[in-house]
Amino acid sequence: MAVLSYRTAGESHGPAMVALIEGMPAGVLLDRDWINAQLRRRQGGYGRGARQKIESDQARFLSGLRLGATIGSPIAIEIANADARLDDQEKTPPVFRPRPGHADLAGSIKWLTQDCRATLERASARETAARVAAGAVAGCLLREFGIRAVGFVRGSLDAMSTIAPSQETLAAFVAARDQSDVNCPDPEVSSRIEAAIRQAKIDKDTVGGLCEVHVFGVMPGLGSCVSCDARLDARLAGAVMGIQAFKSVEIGLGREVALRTGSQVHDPITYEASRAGEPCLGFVRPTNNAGGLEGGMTNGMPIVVRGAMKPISTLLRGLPSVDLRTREAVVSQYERSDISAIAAASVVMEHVVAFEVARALVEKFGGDSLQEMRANHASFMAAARQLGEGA
Ligand code: EPS
Repeated sequence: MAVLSYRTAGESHGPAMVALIEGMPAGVLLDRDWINAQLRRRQGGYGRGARQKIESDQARFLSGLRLGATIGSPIAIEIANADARLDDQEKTPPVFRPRPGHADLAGSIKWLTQDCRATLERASARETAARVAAGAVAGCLLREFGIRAVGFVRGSLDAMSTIAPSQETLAAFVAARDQSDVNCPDPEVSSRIEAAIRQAKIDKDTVGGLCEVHVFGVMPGLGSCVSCDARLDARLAGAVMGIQAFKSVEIGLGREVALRTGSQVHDPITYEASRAGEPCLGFVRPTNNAGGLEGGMTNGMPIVVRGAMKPISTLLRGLPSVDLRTREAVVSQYERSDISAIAAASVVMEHVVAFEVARALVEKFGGDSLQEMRANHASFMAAARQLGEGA
């Protein structure tokens, strides 16, 4: 079985962030302009700190490509840090006053040091630049199969949008999202989120929010019900919870399923022959409460994942903490940070979700090359369309 996977390495103020992708089939054209555009999207958003003015993230491919296309070997990507100063003790001093909510305290105990610096350098969300690069590479594969992940911000605090994308409205939805400084396609909610970030800045506070990703064009049968670690919903949840500062994940209706009866939750199954050519194979569901996943497998409806990001744990005003050298009560240390990174988080979530879908796609149709994947995909879809024929 072909396995698509990635790892990242790099400290926030080290020389570079790195992604290493294995298992990409050969013959996939990597659209480097588009990949770099995803890195730019991740750097944007109202409420970001000064770091984003210093960096202009670019993916440098060190291996795995020839003439712009994958060749089946591991793909190494480097994203240089302009603000590299990890070993400069003056510019990058030790941190002895852990920030509540950050990895500082738990990490310094784990690695038996009073200095939280080493922990926070790796825990920093700067690492998500490497994850976006890996997800964008996976996105180039998804594109070949007509699959597209779209991430956006649903809201923050008491400002929540009810607008959701559909295949039909996708272009207008994405255009509205891209107009917003906080990646929210709802102009009214977008300006309320910006106002909340502005106020948080005045209050020396921070805000989080709710991100959502919809994946369109997914055929049924990705993931598997046969074991817990093959369930695509479990993998998506793990990938989203793996993003810095995320505290909850939902698929489809999410926690709302606990508040409704079965007849109010489960999406009726209908068949429309005229839509048999679509990825859903004609099995149309009037609702999508399952978020495109049943039994851990895609069912032909769009995948819908939601994730809640907590407010950034670096507050300009600080929070009650303890000096790790003396155990005296102090105010937590301030490190340059963002007031809100919710827009960036929705871009990161889009790409980690895309990677998991690509991983499941390679598992189902995998082979050494895109050509082989295409043939496997075509024969599976043809066989699936024939189900029920001659019954
Ligand atoms: C980030 C870079 C970091 C932070 C943020 C995200 O840059 P610096 O720490 O140099 O200002 O702005 O990281 C965190 C939220 C964190 O907790 O460390 C980035 O590139 O996304």
